[in-house]
Amino acid sequence: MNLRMSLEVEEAIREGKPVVALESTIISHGMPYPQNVETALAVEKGIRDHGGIPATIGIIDGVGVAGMSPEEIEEFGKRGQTIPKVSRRDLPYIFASKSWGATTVATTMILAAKAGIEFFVTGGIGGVHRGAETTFDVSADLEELGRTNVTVICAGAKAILDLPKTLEVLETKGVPVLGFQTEELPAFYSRSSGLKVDYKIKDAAEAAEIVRAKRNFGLDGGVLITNPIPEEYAMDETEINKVIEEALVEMDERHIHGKECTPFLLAKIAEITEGKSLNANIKLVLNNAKVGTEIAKEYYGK
Ligand code: PSU
Ligand code: MN
Repeated sequence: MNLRMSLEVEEAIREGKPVVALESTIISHGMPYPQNVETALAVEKGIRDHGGIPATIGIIDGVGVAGMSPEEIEEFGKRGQTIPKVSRRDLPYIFASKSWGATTVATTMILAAKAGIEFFVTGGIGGVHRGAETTFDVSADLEELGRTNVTVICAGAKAILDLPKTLEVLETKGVPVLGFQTEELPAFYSRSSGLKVDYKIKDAAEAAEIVRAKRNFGLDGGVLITNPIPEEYAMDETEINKVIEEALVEMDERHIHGKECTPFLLAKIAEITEGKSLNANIKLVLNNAKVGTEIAKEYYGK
């Protein structure tokens, strides 16, 4: 198989240790250098500190890698957007041309599942974009959550997306949307969206039990666990939504579409907020790493 695992990750999977996958699009396309590398390494450390084994996933010279070295992570951060953002449809080309590829939520799920990794921590998932009724821009992440057996821990989806439509598609695809100690779907930079999750879960053990129930019955597809950004780092909802509106207007004016949308919006929002959104983004990923590792530990009984 076109997949290489680090020795540590391979051994941990074999021994049923709590391995936690991480994506590389957030590194190459989601944050600027050097904060992207610092964050990626801090998230790995966070997972280790809580007793898990991190497996950062990406594609190097046409080979899927689960468990990148710090030097490889540094490369993904430094090269940034010159490394293509790879979704399911891009995989065959990237493999065949022996290219590097930054894996999105969708492709990280694909490679994690092939490696035998159940849990995957990130910041936010892609979803149904605003105006999707005319553009048809619906992230492949939703399709993947519908079919691939990986549990994704995130801080919800940000209001650059159409959140009600995103929840509708997740329902259609049969993806349980769980709220970690919350009834409300978190909106990434802020804790609330005014929308309800399917089920509020009280702790990591309950989350692990739900994942186990899905796997034991052989129900294919993902589980989405949404974990709100800690109160002290959350941004004001009205303020951030105004910034998002501004960024969306500029995206339209510049005719940006398709896979460029999410990276453009993330960078624009960070620019307008003078780095405040970037800081919130870093904090919420670190928090997700902690919760994701706790859930993985419960799942594997470690
Ligand atoms: N949301 C974030 N940060 C990110 C992404 C999403 O807050 O970096 C990335 C993820 O890799 C996700 C991808 O899978 O953007 C979604 O892109 P698209 O909307 O083009 O499917
Ligand atoms: Mn898209």
